[in-house]
Amino acid sequence: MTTTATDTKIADLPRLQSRGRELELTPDAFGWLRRSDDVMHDGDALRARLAEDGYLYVPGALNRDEIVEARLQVLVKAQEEGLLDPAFPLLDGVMREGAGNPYFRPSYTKENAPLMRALYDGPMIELFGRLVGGPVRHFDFTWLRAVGAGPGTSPHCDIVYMGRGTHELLTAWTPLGDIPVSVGGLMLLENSYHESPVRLADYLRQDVDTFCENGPNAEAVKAGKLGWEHWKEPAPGKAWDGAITGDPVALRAEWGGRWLTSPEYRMGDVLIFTMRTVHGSIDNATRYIRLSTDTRYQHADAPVDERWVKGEGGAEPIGHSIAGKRGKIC
Ligand SMILES: O=C(O)CCC(=O)C(=O)O
Repeated sequence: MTTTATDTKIADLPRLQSRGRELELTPDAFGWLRRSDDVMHDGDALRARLAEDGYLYVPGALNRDEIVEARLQVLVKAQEEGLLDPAFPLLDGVMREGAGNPYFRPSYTKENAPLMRALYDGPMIELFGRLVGGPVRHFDFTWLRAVGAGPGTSPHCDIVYMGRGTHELLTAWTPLGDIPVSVGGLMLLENSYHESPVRLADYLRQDVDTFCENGPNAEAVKAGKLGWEHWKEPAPGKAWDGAITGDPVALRAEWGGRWLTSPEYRMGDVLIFTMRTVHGSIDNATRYIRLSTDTRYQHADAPVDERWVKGEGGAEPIGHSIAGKRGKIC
């Protein structure tokens, strides 16, 4: 049975953590996303809601059967990698003891036709068409999270990873499983869409693949030995993961607002948000693998970040590889 925000009381939730910090489960610190399925067929209303909230949570927007198919194919890949416990049905996605936290597996999206249809065709593209008010272009790279027991994602804004094209770009976070809060799922910081341009003005101008050509890490970045240099403190060997902070609890206490999530994300749901909406995820406290994708969409006429679309002759996107690095004089 579908769990809804109205029948799930925050006081009844189990203890939840994000990045190992215990989330405050009080009405002023934690709550449920506002649903926008009521306006999903109305472009003006979708844009108005996005401008108000910085996100659109649209339960049931996608074809659930297609997502179930896509999940199955992803789980086959996880099984082949030895991540799953064969004592349980494959579709349950129960991880083998000691399998750790794979966290990121974009390769699992390859040759998965139902996943490609769900993400880049049909109801998803129609929804984005209404939202952007015209033809839609999507990135060719598909991020896939396979989060095992342990930490989710630190608070960040997506612009630092994909800001070389239009900033009117949107993320769709799509659960590939029914994900109760204990399995972890995405959480957004309420009102961060409005607050971040003021509180994070410098951060929002960063690009993780840019490094100081005249700094201590130039050679390491160019040789692929250091992924991303810390934007604020480019000390020798100091890496950065694009996060605003590793402490979601302290961030919320400083900013106010609530961490917003769903009592249970369901296959067929989608959560859309902007490049400046602060988000992270809840840690997975179970043995169930938490599968989801994050994908990106924009108006087809707007400039695109060259790292995330196919190159000449259909070459795979360069992404965060050395080819995507840019030096600057600091
Ligand atoms: O699924 C997650 O844990 C993180 C996803 C994310 O950061 C995104 O969708 O931009």
